[in-house]
Amino acid sequence: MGDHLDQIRDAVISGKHKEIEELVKAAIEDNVELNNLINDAMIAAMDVVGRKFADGDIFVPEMLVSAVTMKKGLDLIKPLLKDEDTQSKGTIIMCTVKGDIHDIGKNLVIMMLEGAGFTVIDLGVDLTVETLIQKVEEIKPDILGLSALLTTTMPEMKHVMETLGSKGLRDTLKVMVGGAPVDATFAEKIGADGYGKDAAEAVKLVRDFVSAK
Ligand code: B12
Repeated sequence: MGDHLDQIRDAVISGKHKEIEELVKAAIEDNVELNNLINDAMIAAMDVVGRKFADGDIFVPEMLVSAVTMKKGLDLIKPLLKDEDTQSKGTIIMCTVKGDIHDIGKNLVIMMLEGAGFTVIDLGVDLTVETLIQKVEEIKPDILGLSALLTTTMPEMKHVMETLGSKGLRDTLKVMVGGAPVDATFAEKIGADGYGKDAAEAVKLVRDFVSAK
């Protein structure tokens, strides 16, 4: 088991995008827990990649190849997370805020939410508040999830919250925020309804929001 996880973690760290699919398939065949695959191999790898980047040992191109490698691995796991129950439990809009193009974490949250039976509309990355408001008015989701990975894009979350409020869109809409630089204190400060540290917490938050309705 440990071997699979070590190999996958190393493959993501060193950006072995041609080998990752074989490694993930082999781990799945050997019944390695999907949670372990995601958390202990892939996310753990991204933490190492982030540290190497911060230390100046690698640069954006290497970080990007690691991201591509992780995405290829996640694509194989995605179909295995699907809930058999086809009745949607609620609608969620997810996006990464303006100025930020990180989407691996957002996509992982989406995978887990869909797996738990929710309908998720992914509005992508670098999303302007104007487009977001337009979509919220059109789709009327139960929940909005905002992701930010840069300290410089955290203020955009505040901007989104203020704009939703000024448009009178906060009465029925629950908002959750997440991403590495965000925490519960920040979420509270900007008036969001919740913060999730990871995809599992996002699912728990959403379940709580829906059951409180
Ligand atoms: C991969 C990566 C990239 C890739 C992104 C590819 C992609 N498609 O996403 C590329 C190469 C494009 C990139 C670019 C940049 N990056 Co970058 N990147 C990373 C890296 C290594 C990993 C991020 C990641 O995918 N983590 C794995 C996922 C699964 O974790 P996650 O995103 O945190 O998501 C989890 C939780 O946070 C939570 N979550 C996330 N979103 C949400 C939303 C909700 C609602 C909820 C409830 C939960 C939730 O659940 C997720 C699953 O568990 C991080 C380092 C790190 N460890 O975070 C740096 C990092 C975020 N990048 C950084 C920087 C500086 C940049 C650049 C500015 C570099 C540059 N000079 O150009 C650009 C910015 C471009 C832009 N405008 O956005 C810095 C940010 C520093 C800071 N404090 O702001 C970091 C921290 C690296 C570092 N240590 O310096 N990056």
